[in-house]
Amino acid sequence: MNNLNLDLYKSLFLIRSAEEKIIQIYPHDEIKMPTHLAIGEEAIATGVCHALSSTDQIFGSYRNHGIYLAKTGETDDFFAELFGKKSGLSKGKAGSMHIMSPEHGVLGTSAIVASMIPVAVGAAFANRYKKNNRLVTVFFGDGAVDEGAFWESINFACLKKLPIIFVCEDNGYAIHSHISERHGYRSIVQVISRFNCHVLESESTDAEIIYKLTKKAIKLLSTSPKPVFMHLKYYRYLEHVGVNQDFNFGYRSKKEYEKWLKIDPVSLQRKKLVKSGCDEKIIQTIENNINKKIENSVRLARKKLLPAIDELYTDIFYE
Ligand SMILES: Cc1ncc(C[n+]2csc(CCOP(=O)(O)OP(=O)(O)O)c2C)c(N)n1
Repeated sequence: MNNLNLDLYKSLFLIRSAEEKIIQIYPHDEIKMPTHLAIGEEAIATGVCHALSSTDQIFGSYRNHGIYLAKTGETDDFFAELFGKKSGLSKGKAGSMHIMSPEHGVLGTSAIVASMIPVAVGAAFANRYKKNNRLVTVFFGDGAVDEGAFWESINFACLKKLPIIFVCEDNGYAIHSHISERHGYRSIVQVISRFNCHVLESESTDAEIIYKLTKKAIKLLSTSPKPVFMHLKYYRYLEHVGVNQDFNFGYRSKKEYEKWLKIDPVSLQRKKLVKSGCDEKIIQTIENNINKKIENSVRLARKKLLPAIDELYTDIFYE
């Protein structure tokens, strides 16, 4: 048994378990906002964030629970935010789609597709200017590659050789549109390879492989300073937004899902632990402790206050 695999499993299980809790809560209207779950994506969030240092900065999309939990391990303020409570990460005003925590390096996530990519490039530019050795990683879906903001950002980052990792989390779909219905080129990787950056790719659901690939990305950035583009595949198990399966919608098949389920990132890592000799009881204790931590955070979130009515127009932009 090695500590890396145990740590990776803790993170994978935390993300899965937190989102499974959300599945239970969501139908009861306590979470008053659209919620995009990342079940199936945990190996990317875990593998990448685990390879970063605590002062490194990340940006993401609305499918952001995994990257927040992997970077911080924190659940109290997270659930309070989902419940719209004053003790939440952004006083309950940002919610699931805009999770952020600057003190943990989670600088921003957003519901506007690709919108964090230019902001992340700006942060990378600032870091290089300040010579603070901080690395920026921005997570986005294959749908974000359809946006002009993505192409302008990667062009500028490559031109200026900025310290940034672009993580394209490719689940093959933007809502219900398959990638083949959207892209006028054969492969994202082929096109990006023409830019002045490093390109890494993986189809693995093994967090250890993603972790090692990210470590390689960080090394490349220091030995040959220019951006890294990581193309990572995963499968979204649930509907685009919400907590149900959607295989009856007709845009994708259950067969496709079942293929990915066989290499589910959480069970894959668990099997690896058992195979390497880790005592099943140790794993169960870890799982029980994480489940208790989540239960406790939900219990606390329920007890917390909503923001007072006179806070309705504070901390927000309005005309
Ligand atoms: C600029 C913009 N255009 C369109 C939308 C509507 N929209 C919301 S999610 C989404 C699909 C994005 O897919 P992808 O980037 O692959 O992320 P995934 O949902 O698969 O994680 C679209 C088109 C939006 N939110 N923002």
